[in-house]
Amino acid sequence: MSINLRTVYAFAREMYPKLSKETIQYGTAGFRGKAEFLDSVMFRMGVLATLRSRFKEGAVIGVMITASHNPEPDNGVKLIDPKGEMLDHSWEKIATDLANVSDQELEQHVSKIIKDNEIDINSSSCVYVGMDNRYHSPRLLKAVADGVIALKGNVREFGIVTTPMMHFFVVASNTKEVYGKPTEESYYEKLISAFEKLRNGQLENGKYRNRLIFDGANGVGARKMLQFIKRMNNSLDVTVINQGIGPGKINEECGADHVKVQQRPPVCMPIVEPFTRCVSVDGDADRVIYFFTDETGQFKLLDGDRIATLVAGYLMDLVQSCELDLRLGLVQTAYANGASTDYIVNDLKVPVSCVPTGVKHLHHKALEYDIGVYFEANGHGTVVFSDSAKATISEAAKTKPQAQTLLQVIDLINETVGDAISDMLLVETILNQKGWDVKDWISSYTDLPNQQLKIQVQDRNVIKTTDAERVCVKPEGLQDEINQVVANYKRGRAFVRPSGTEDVVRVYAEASTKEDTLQLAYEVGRLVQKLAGGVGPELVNPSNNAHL
Ligand code: 16G
Ligand code: MG
Repeated sequence: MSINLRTVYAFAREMYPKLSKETIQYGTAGFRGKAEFLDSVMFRMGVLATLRSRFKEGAVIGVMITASHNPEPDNGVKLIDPKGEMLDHSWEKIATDLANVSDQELEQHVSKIIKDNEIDINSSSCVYVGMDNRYHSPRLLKAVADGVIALKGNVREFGIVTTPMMHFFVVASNTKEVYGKPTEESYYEKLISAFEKLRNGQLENGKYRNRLIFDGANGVGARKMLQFIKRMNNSLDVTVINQGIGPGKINEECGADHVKVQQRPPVCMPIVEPFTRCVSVDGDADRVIYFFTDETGQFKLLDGDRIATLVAGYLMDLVQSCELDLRLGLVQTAYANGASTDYIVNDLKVPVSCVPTGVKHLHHKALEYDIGVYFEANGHGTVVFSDSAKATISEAAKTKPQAQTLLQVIDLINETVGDAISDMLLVETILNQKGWDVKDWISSYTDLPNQQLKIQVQDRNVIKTTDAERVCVKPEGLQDEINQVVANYKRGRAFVRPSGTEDVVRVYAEASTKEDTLQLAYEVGRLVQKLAGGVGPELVNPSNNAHL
């Protein structure tokens, strides 16, 4: 094979010229932005994925085209490393630089990446590409594929899939199919078969009912849930709303992010009995949250923290009942509700770690445990089992039925990344086995009221944090002032951090009452405006007093 880097430049110039002069950054979850400016980025990510595959001795690298929970005009791209993890941190800068060089510099720049990383450009490579159902995704997928072709790499297109499906395919292929086959059918088969074995024909139990409303966010999760339903033997009675076939737009007034942030149900909710379990996933189906309304019509949320505690408690019980010597731990971020952390530490007695926002941080930390459960409050999470934990459980399964259950649970979980549908099937399994309804679930602890604000500043990078984003070290003095404010509130906690996906600074506050929480968030928000170059309108004081 002889590769001429001129081809890359020729492709770029003729088909994917770089239109935007604005710098674009490989952020928390890859590149994201308005779809019309992404063609050149996508082409270059096809090039990069091929280089990365060659760097990894031909292992499959995944490319997922999606802007997740963002609005419809946006799109984005994430790269998936051979073990199903997010692109390694050391390559994020390479990705950013490659996306930003001019078309004229491209050939030389690619040649430099090859040289710096000692890549054998003539070795074999393989890139898997998939996309969500945004109308601009097929065009962007072609750009990625052309990037691969420009370097004479192998590309396999999976069409419309969820993000977690792409992670599954990459791992399936790189484990020589030990994890499953890299096909959509194999993915359904693995999860459904584990789910149905765990149900064992018992559709209802105690207060657990089989019925569920599934809000697909008009995204790819809706389509795939319908595929699941077709293949399941009525083991779950699911009604899918926001299926993406009507006028509704992806994530608009629906989906996990909307429901979590707005704390209200999505559009198109049918009238259901109080306490009916409802599920919302995001546009690419890697986040899931539950909600319901009580008998007074009040909306109640069961977010990622609730799922994490439910799953960790359940796994802890199984491990203990099998008398296995395995270290189970839970990983959260600063956004986890303080009440959930207290419950995990004091009641479940499971060790907890806190890491910065972003799946890559949680996933890596979880790998330190034999069984690592990780969840962000926004609903992204999964469980990872170490190879030795799997071996121990397999051995125990020869004699202990509870260990057999644990093995089936492992098959039900998509360990490669948070998977909304797999997580949902796991929650359904646990609630069924416990005979719980949502009232039982929500009563395990009481969330502290919490509030988030977005603050616009001149440059959000002036904010630097440490201690898993819980302490702000720059601008100087800001943390001291936050501490003073927080000290005035019972069970008060607050932190500020620059967003990794939007040009804003985020403020999080919690306290013992709703009023205190709103006031605390406001006061911290004002501090950010004052000390970090606020540019937006003045915040409104919730207690309607004069401005601070
Ligand atoms: C991305 C992250 C998510 C994180 C969110 C924070 C991945 C796959 N996704 O969506 O984990 O919670 O960003 O956004 O890592 P923010 O930095 O704007 O608050
Ligand atoms: Mg997502």
